[in-house]
Amino acid sequence: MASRNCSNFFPGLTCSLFLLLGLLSFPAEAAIKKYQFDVQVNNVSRLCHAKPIVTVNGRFPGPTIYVREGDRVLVNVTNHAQYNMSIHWHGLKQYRNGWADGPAYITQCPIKTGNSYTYDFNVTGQRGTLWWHAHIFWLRATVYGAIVIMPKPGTPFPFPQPNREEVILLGEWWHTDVEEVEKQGQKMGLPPNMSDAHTINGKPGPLFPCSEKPLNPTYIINSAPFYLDTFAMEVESGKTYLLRIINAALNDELFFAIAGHNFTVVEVDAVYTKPFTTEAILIAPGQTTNVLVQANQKPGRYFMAARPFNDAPIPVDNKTATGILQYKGIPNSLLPTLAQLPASNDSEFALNYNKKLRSLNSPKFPADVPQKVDRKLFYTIGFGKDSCPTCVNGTRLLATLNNISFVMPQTALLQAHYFNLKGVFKADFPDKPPKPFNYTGAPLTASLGTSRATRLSKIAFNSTIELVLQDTNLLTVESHPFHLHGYNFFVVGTGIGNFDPVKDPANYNLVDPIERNTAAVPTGGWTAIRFRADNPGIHPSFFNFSDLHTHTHTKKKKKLTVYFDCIGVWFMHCHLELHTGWGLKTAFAVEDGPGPDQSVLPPPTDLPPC
Ligand SMILES: [Cu+2]
Repeated sequence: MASRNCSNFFPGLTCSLFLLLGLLSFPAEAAIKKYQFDVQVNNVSRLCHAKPIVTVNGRFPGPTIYVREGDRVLVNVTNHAQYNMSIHWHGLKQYRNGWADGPAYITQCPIKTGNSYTYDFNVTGQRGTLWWHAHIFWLRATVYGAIVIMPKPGTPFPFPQPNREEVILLGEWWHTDVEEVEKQGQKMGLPPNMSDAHTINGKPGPLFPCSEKPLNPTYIINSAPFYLDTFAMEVESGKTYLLRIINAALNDELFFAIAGHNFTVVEVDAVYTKPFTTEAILIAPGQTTNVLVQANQKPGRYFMAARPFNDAPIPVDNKTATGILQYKGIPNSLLPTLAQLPASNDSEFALNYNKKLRSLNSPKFPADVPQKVDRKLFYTIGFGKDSCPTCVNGTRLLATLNNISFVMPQTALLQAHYFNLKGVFKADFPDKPPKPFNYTGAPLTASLGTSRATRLSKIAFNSTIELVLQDTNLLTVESHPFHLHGYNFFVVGTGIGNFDPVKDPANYNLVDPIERNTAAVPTGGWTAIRFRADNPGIHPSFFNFSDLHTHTHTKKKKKLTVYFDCIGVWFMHCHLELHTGWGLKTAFAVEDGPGPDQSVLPPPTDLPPC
């Protein structure tokens, strides 16, 4: 599709202009980075249990995508597995380009077995660590990898240049087939089995039992430098390392630390932060954190460790994944020093840590926080129940926003809109809960009147939105990491208890709040975010617009472009896979703007059919 490629290369210019003039050249620094992702099933063994898992190119975790800010990226995904597949490029803004975002049944239908789809996107105005993962069922348990965006050539980091860098992907491992685990949960109407291990770069580390492998870390394979099931990283005294840490776990917020070594946090979710030092980080599923570590301790072996944070009154998963930071020249026989992590339920640490996160807000990297708000949204997060005669208790657990549990459509919402298919969704998601109540008082278990529907909120282009996400005690309080597609947002405020619309906004940080794509709502508390809805979802094609389009349009003769009154779809959901599956999600339908570069690109020709 010529118009699409053209617009990708010349943001802001129409193809018609390009074709008429034919004089323009490619920007000097922009490169095209091509990747081939073969989704396939491979046998992988962890903790003495081998099982077939879905991988990309046979690798677990999957390959890292390396790009520079300004690059165009083409990832051709070919699906050889028996599951339908879609891949999300988590945190990439996909300006005007929802077709490349990836959530199944939201922006695209999945890639069926034997088929391919090329995700084609530009990396604009972002640099740092993001990641990619499957966005259908629970397949992201094994289908995930890092995205490293280097700054433009000649642009240094706004922090000391590290000697080397390393990707650290934190994850979860089940002994059994993860899709079966999920199905089992659906059948019971209850949470399915917790994972059997946490992992660091796909490896659980020596604290997990395994009959075939030594439990004692001193007893290490002579020739191989490290355990088969343990991630290790070699460092040299006096050098500085940049760790790109990603939480790819399905259901657990995690603490992460390295024994004896402090971290300097310098970036989260591909946004630079004011640097601060901490003994441990807290990272929710979906989030990334870049830290500097100095190899400034007595040369030795030090454990790195990841363990869940959970301060809700529900069962706690206490399994600790470990890896090893090993100084060069130190023998493997030396017992590593154990890492100290905050207690599993250390709410205080969580609150203090999140308070320290501030945008860098320098002249070069300003925090463009919306000071005025056009529309205020207030969404309550809760649990509910639906009758299920075949389930264990005769009920199935649901999760809700404003007491609505989201029902996944059979057709992708973006396609439904583009082709004007009726009855797929309603753009009438309420701005506030049906009835105010004491959200965080005693647990509420009476009839909740939970409804199930596919309802979206319609948002005016370029309007500024404030969304307060309020946790409730509907069945139980719990922490929820919320992820918004297509945008970064600013976390302007957070607190425990009920949000007070009169008092709390007075304490907002509107100067240097953290900017990110995923933010945790604290257990029994609230989080306020702000963003500008400047990323449209659906757009007119420039020439070959579909006959199926029935929207009214106006012609701008000069530029030969055609505009429709269309809207686009950006998913917002809890990044705990358990809660997402129960319906803790909705989407924003963002209208097109009036300018030629304020509407979505036409759909690619290879977009998977439903
Ligand atoms: Cu959640």
